[in-house]
Amino acid sequence: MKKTWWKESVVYQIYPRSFKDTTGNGIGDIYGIIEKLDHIKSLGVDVIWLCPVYESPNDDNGYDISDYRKISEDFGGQPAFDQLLKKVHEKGLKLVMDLVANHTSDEHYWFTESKKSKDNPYRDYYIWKDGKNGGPPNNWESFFNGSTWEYEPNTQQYYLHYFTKKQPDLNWENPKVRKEIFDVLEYWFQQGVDGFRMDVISLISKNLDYPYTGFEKLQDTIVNYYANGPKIHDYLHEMNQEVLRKYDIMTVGEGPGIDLKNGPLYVDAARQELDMVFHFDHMFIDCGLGGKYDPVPVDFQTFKNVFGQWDAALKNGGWGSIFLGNHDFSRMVSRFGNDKEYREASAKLLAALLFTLRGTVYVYQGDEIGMTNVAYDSIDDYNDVETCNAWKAAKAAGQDMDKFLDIVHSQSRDNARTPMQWDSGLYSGFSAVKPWLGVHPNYKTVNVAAQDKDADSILNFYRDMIAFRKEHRTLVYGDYECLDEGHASIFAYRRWDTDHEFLVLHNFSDATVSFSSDLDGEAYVLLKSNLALQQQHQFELAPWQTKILKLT
Ligand code: ISL
Repeated sequence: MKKTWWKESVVYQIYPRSFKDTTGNGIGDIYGIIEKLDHIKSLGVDVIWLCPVYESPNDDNGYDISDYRKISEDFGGQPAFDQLLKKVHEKGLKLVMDLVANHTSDEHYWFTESKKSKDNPYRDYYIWKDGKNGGPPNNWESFFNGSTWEYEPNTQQYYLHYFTKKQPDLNWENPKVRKEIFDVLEYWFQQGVDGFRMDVISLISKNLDYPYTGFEKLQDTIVNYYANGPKIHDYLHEMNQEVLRKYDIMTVGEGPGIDLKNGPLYVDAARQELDMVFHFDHMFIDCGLGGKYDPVPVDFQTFKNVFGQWDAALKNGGWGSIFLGNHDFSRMVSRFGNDKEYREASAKLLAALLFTLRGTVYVYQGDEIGMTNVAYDSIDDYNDVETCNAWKAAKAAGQDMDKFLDIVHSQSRDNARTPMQWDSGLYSGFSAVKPWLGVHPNYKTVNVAAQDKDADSILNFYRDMIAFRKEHRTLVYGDYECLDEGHASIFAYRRWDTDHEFLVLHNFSDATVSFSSDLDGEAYVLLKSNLALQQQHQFELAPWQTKILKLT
């Protein structure tokens, strides 16, 4: 397996609106990121991935871009970005940006032109269709509720939008569109950017028949009709040949519908498309029949299997992305750990899981201090368009709205978007004024300043674990095998290469559990949080404890 810097990297994801406000408008900005670079560097990470910072009307907080070449003035504009890129590089870090190229904002110049007339030169930049039987061209539903089609009275046609109506989908069939996007990539690479995370890249090639869907679950329609369209791999290969291969950069494609079968096609190095993908097999694990806002408990066996299946799928020619949270999902400690009495222990366990699996590890801001889900009193306190639309739909369907508020508490994307908790001061040190989204009330105890001073904190555990992974490349590249797959609360696996072998045990439960392994070799326990030398391969794990043992 070829070794490269991005395989060995730990990536730190920043949601700029929620990171640090320096201008006193309640919204995080790029100068705030610059101010906090020492924090990021202190973790030992290698790469920063910035969620979109371009000009945007913010219907979906930056995932609706109105100018791909302009840094939003809210975030400090181009001068702030120039400074950030320079400082990031001075610190030996790299900077990855977000490419949102499945759709633009409806306020992008291409779209304002496109909707003017059927013969406008930009008309074919988007997907326009005549209606059927007095309604939209088909019965497709958008990710954020309602039809994927919006009627535009001026030219009396509908345009396609998989997300909100302010996010019209680009027409990748049009070579001019592809050229525009490749030029955007070129523009940022020329400035020295080190890579891109590509938003919903699995959706760019459309199913040109636009068939009616008979599926009840939106997720099934997405997988069967929206994702992995017929030309997806042609487009990505073209992008690679036209732009990506010329630079020493990293790419990670995000996308619904990426599964064990098609995932390797995106990332097999021989195919020259992308370096990595984010799949959602573990992230949609708690979605019930009605989707994310119809949650079911996480099935632990399925959770464990996802990691093994993906490791096996990518080990011959691809590379994985290891993550447990991002700006679109609830906090990882609230979903997969116990954010009440075992918040600290379970946040550490999840970190230990991240840093002992094969793949490039992604850490989402705030997870390094164990930030948890929030529970605002009222829907009016929520900002996220997905949450607000799901609320409206539930109300229209006559659901019990008290119960639905509980669901919002556990599922809303705003759980991951509450302001970063820097210290115990006003507004958690995020801003001098009331932030755009409410600060989590636990900020007085859960914050960077407090954990920085505490050697046993989650924050210092992240630093230790990242250093540990750096010292032991076996954890990056080594083989993976799950042990005792059916165990009800232990996630146990081996990692090994020709030099070393590790045994990793995680207790995903509130009880003390013993585990026996017949692995040979003298095992010794690593990491401060663990207890004594183990005897006879009989291990006892405290609630939410991890033990990492170096066998050879
Ligand atoms: O957020 C989700 C589940 O709650 C996903 O279905 C998500 O919408 C999907 O993975 C695409 O996400 C990306 O594109 C969206 C944007 O809203 C997300 O923030 C982004 O990560 C549209 O650009």
